[in-house]
Amino acid sequence: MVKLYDEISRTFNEYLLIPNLSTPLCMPEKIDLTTPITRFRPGEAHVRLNIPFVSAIMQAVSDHKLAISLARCGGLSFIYGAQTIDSQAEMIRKVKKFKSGFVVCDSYLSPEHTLNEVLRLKEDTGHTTIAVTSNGKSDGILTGIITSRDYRISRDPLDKKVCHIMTPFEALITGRDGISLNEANDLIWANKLNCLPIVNERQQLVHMVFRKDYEAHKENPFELLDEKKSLLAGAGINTYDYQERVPALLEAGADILCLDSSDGYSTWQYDAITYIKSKFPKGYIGAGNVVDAEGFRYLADAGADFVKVGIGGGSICITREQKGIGRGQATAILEVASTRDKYMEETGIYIPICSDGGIVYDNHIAIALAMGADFVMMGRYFARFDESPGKKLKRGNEYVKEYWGEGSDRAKNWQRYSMSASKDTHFEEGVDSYVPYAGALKDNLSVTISKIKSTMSSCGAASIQEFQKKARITLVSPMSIREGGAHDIILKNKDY
Ligand code: RVP
Repeated sequence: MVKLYDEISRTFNEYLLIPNLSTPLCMPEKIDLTTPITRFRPGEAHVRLNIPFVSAIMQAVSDHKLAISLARCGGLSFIYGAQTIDSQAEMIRKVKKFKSGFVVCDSYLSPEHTLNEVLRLKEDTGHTTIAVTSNGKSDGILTGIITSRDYRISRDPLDKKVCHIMTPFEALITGRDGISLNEANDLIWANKLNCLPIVNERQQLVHMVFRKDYEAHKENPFELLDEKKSLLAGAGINTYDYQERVPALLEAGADILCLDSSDGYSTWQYDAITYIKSKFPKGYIGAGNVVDAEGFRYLADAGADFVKVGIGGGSICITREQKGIGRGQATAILEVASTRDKYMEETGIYIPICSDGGIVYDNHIAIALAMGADFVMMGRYFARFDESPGKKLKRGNEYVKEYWGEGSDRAKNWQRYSMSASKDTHFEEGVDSYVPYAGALKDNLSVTISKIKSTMSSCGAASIQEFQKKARITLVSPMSIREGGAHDIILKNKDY
């Protein structure tokens, strides 16, 4: 007999929080947003995020650039797995090697190149500082630097050689590899430089430090760092090639892995988790996605460090339409969170849960946390920012960024969706789309964080744990949802 659930499957939009008594103890500036991301017994060490945000395992979202930016703000990216093992490992390495304020140069020419090539490279990268090396590559000997102050397009011929344009190495002030950011900035200020090349003992360029970055790279108190002061990096993996991929990612420095599948309640996930845990007992691995108690217990028993919840709620996802499977995100979180709490009572082990997909407004994040999620995973939210890999385009009067689902033809990430080895059985579960461009990650995140802290203040909570204990949530009728927005007035502008 079919099991028919009595309760309706609901979304975050159908709920509101009822305020509790606010006190000086829960003023926004006192609120602690740290949250666990790996399983633990009370008192046991575990990995924590400094803010409850992770970015989606998607080609349009989580590359090394976004990962660096998000970890600098206290969250974590799971770098997308639908790429070769080498290129994913290289992205992880870039995050782990990132040193605040030390920029890795992406523009190299040799002394024999011409002004024409200088201009072309500048056009391609958008960067005006070019390193000149013996072989025109990053591993060559640094022989000079070119900036736009070294040539005049109106006067210099396009075939003028780089060696006659550049500031030669002998005339450059450089820093030695290993120098601190403060020391580098002192050299910049003392010598009135715009850029300080940092070279190693073989005169190869290791980094550049720019005067203009000084303010942006002062210490960030929320940076998510490991014990060696490198940023934390996550990585998505699949149930097909984990035996080769996982060792390469761990070798590159990945801190937390996550099995990425649209439906994670499968023996393949169980096998992958137990294999990885037995081969790499110190490695951390999240799993999912599930939407109910049974799916959670299955992955928890397999050894998952966290469990990701959500099927079909993603903004670009059409799984529910295509396959008829899924569950309203709020209902899924409520059931899994209460199972997680029961699991903790039974076993003494706390397994964090991640609400993945379907966050539209910032208040949905607060509601997801209040309902028991330890952190949220977002795709659309991060795809809008400068740091995401999608192209920025102008459509009419608006700037947009490209955002495509992992189940779309464009992404070709069939491993996330298919349980069959045959390519002939594939069909799309995601779409290719645009999202409104929103600027820098840091600026947007700070607004979102302010809103969440303000919600928690109103609910009398100074931490996420307290928020979950105290939260009082009510269902809202379609009419009261309408009442919740501006209504029955003539709006002058809408920018909130
Ligand atoms: P959203 O934040 O609503 O854009 O959702 C992002 C989530 O959607 C991802 O973390 C993933 O779980 C899911 N996703 C990604 N691609 C697709 C698809 O093509 N169906 N779905």
